[in-house]
Amino acid sequence: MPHTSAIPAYSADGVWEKLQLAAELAQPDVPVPATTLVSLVVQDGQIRWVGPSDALPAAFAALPRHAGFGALVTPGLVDCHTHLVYGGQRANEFAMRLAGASYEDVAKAGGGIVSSVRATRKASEDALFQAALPRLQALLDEGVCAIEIKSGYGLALEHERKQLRVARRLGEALGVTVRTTFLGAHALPPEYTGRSADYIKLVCEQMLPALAAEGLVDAVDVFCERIAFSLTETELVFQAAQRLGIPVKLHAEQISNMGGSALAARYGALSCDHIEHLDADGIAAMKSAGTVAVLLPGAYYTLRDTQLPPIAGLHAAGVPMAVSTDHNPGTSPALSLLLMANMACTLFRLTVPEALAGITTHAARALGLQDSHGLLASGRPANFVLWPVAEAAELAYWFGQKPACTIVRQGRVVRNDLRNDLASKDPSHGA
Ligand code: DI6
Ligand code: FE
Repeated sequence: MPHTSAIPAYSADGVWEKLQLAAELAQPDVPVPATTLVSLVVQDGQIRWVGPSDALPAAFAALPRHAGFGALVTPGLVDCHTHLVYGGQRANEFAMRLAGASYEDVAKAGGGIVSSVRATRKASEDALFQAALPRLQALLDEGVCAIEIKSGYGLALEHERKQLRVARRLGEALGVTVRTTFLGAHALPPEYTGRSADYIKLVCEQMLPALAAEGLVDAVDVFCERIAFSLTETELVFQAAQRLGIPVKLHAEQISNMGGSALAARYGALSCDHIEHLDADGIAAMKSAGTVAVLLPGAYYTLRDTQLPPIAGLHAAGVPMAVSTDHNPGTSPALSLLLMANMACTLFRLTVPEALAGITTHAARALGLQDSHGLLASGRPANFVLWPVAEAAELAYWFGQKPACTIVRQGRVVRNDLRNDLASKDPSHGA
């Protein structure tokens, strides 16, 4: 069962004191010398001030106090690529792959995305909501404060609508920022076999405009791959998005180098995701367009991929790198963003600061949320996490453990487990 805090949510307004700052993830109002403890002021659900505790402006001195016990404070985490809403699960394919089948073999045998499409179409909106709820709760319990949720398991107007409506409802029910992405061009639905052009026409001319008009689409994505949609088909979908003024992103170069990233960059894409096979031209195009590279170590691991994404090239070019769960029932049934940070370090050789920026600052940029999420700074909604660790590297170092953290989401304390963990270690703060 996912963790649910026994403590009901309450306002986070006041001065959060005695905190260590994850310096690379913050823009304090007053410079913070190394090893200096900081305070963070929340008023009306907004961060109002961040800086050294001994420089707290007098105007805030009378506000209620929240003990930080010397914990590390980071921005709320951002999971920028998930397929969280779907019917059923696909443990059978896990077994098939263990017996030697490849991702492409599974897809060709009628499994893969299309099997989730069958289960998603059969499920009611309420059933999809109930199934996704504990998955989302598991991510939130680890400090996620903003998440992207894609459609793409409906592949017909009414079923894509159902998925996107569930995504919106989840955000409202749990008080978390949800960005919805329309991924109608995820796979060819069985009723369109051999009629790919007709399906893309349906996506561009009917599904996307209808869902956008209902306010259900924050971004548009395509699975550009030889087992999915071509470069030409991808561009048609991007043009449809552009006509509606909706930003695009792309599942690109996961299994082969199709040149999708350079195409996406030409359309000013927010992000290109997976990108194991990305080449130098793609990197240069992403750099000049300001497109974020989203790394998905969970899918890499599940598929036992051996083609590493071009980390050194991305790093050298200065392309921001995000890290996400890619939560989906086929290739990444992952429900821990911290585990993905660990895997991005161990498998992809990201540094710890890169991995932590990847699940906060750069992930926010991949969703167009760089002005409100992923950085601790005044003027932003209060989304932050207090971690019981001595140094930031511990967030990527431990794995398989859900830390006992305190979470402030949308200005509310939604979990407060730090107290028990750290109070005993901090004699100045009693219990
Ligand atoms: N790439 C992925 O990693 C997921 N979708 C995609 O386009 C996999 C989706 C699935 O197998 O259900
Ligand atoms: Fe994906």
